Amino acid sequence: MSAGRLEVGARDVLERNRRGSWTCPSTVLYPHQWLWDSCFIALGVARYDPLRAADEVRAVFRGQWTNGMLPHMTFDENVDDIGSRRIWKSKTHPLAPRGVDTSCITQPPLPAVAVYRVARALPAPNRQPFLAELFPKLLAYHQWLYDERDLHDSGLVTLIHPWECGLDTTPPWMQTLGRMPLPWWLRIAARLHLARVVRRIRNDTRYIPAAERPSDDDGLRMLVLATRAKQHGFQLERMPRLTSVLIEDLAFNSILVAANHSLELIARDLEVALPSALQRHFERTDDAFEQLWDEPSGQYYSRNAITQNLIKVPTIATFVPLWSGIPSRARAERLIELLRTPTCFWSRYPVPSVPIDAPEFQEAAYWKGPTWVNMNWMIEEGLRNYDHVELADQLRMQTLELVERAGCSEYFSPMTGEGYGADDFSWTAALVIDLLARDPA
Ligand code: 2M8
Repeated sequence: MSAGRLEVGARDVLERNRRGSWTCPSTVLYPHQWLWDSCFIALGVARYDPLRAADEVRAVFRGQWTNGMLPHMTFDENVDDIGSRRIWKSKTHPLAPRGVDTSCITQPPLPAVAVYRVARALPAPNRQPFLAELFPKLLAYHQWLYDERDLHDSGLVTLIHPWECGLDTTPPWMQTLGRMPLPWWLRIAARLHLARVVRRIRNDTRYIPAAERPSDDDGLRMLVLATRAKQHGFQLERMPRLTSVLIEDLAFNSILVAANHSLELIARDLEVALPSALQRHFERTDDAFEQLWDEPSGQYYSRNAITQNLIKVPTIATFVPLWSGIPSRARAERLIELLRTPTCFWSRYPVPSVPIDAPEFQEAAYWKGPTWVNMNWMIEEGLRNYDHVELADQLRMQTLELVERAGCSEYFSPMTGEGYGADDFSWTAALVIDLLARDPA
């Protein structure tokens, strides 16, 4: 297939998934708006329709809470999907917006990156007004992340649910969740009563083979965790340490570093100063990565915010710091060495979300093994940050080849390239457009 046909196909997916000003990830499986999906989508759309891309990012802020929180989902009122909306009941929360239903947790903080990059693609007269419009909202979001989620000023934001990390079923989260104490009565109640609820909420397995989706057990525990968080108003400071799963997530915090940097660039373009307290938080975040580095294995890991132990289960998240320019050159070289190891991360269709030689690896299981285009996109840029241009080009070509062969699937087998999950998935389409537009060195 030619690059032209690939691009036409990808644009067509984005057109079909378009819902007015925003784009859903998949009409069948994900008919609402998701936070980081819309940011990735905007980055691709900006390549051919910057004004539409600006609207996509704007729409993310429809759901912003009065305390600055950006929810991971904003529901489409025209979609009858009562199940998942019922978990949140956002309108019963005093800080939630009145006009739309949202979830009550966040997702990887990509908006500042999307705003900055989309602004650069806009016609000159639209640029400053767009930045000026969204800057206070971004500021409020970053402020919320630090005020509400970095209670001890460690510099690292704590997540209260795996849905916040975006790599939902990634082994570090699922292992920690698996150890979450469930009282015996809840265990039985969960099995007896919630199973029905889980089945209603997860209409996913009606469309996608169960082996490609979160297991019932993972799904049930994630639901129980959301219910618990709800009892505590989704507020970290109120969550009991014993029955919660609290993680300083590596990918999320790495993305935060890049987003903080974008916010600085936006402030510079607007010729305004960032609040000095916020600036100090940014510096602490940069420094905190030292604590997520494990010298013997040469990798970064997430940290359990309760025990303060690193969760030393290798995943693709270890490479996200490359995207944000966090590691020193020496550490980056160690990471890239690991990345290019064929028995581990450099499979036939890299990059698997879990190394193929790890006991946790499952070829088709969602975030437990498959290759995802959004992760490849970040790693590709990360390799360029550290001047590994050839490897970046190779990853770019192999990612495009994957999508040429299997279509705009949600995720792919890292061994055979077979497409899994939802078909016609928006961020796959959008990021393919961005990769095609990138000038290979
Ligand atoms: C997946 O997450 C949702 C819950 O938020 C789900 O499993 O139903 C993840 O892949 C997440 O990263 C993504 O944003 C979302 C929509 O594509 O789907």
